[in-house]
Amino acid sequence: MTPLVRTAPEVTDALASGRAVVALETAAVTHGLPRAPLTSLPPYLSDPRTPAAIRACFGASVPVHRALGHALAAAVRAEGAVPATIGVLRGQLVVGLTVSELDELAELREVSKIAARDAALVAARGGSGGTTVAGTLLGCALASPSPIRVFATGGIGGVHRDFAQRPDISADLHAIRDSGVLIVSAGAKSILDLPATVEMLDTLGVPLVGLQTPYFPRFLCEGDADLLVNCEVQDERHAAALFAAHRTLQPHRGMLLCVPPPKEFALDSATMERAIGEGLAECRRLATRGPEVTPVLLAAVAKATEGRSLAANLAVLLNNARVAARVAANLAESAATGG
Ligand code: PSU
Ligand code: MN
Repeated sequence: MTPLVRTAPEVTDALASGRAVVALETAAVTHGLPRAPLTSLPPYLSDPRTPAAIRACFGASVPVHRALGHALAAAVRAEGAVPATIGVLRGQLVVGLTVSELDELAELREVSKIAARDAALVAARGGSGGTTVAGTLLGCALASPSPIRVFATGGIGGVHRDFAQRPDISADLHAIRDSGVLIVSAGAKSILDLPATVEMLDTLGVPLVGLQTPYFPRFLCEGDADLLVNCEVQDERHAAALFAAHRTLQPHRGMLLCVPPPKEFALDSATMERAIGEGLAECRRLATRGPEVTPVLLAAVAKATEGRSLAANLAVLLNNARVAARVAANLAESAATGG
């Protein structure tokens, strides 16, 4: 029988020898992005400061969701860390999907969106799916020979708008609290009720650390004084040191490193709010519920901003992967020198 969990040899080697490893999710690939090539190159990808390895993944014939999956791994490698792309493929939770496995997952017609709860249900029937933050954290915990400690995503899930009527709160929040992992994200997705999400993170006791910002970022938009992080650090080395301290004092709890969207690519909040309004109307029209809500909203927002939110989303995902790789490298270095 095939085992339910498998770690790729490259990831196993890196973990065994204490090298930097960054976990990457696949729900953004399978459910968060269009399955068609980009019609024009967004600013982040035409920017010469973006590593060539990342730019090379996008082409006129590659669907953007597949390109992004490969580009995230390339972004981690460009900073000297080993990527561990996590997803469920043919009944197996895989920690470290290869290029062809990731393509296979991305091209499946029947593909689940997998939070921790769904992992066994999908795997047991031999199914496949992209893992959300909550699902990916499961892969981090089960990695062999030791757990993965750093994980990059775009924006975490949280408390949805209208939660008073229907308490739709992403499983990401509790999963992060109970993870022992540093999650690198541009705060939480702005399609959510962000004040309620920050309140919930506060209740759960998840430390919010801002990278060069005192504000909790609003995913594709910059943050503002209305929502603050608990602590600001100036670089990845300090972020790593803070996480190491957190791991010593609360070994089983997670921490959120909040990275604002790269300034040049961020959307202004008025544009974003207008687009979200259209997205929410679309959800009402389609009577969207549960795990469908986030993908439907993201697609509607991309349509309403004529692709600008998609361009910003790619920039955020790729930037976070690079930051996470630098933090992981710092952690590996200080572990090696006993610091
Ligand atoms: N970040 C992105 N795009 C995405 C997601 C994150 O830029 O699609 C995914 C993550 O996998 C996250 C999920 O865990 O959206 C949240 O979904 P829900 O609200 O149903 O828990
Ligand atoms: Mn939900």
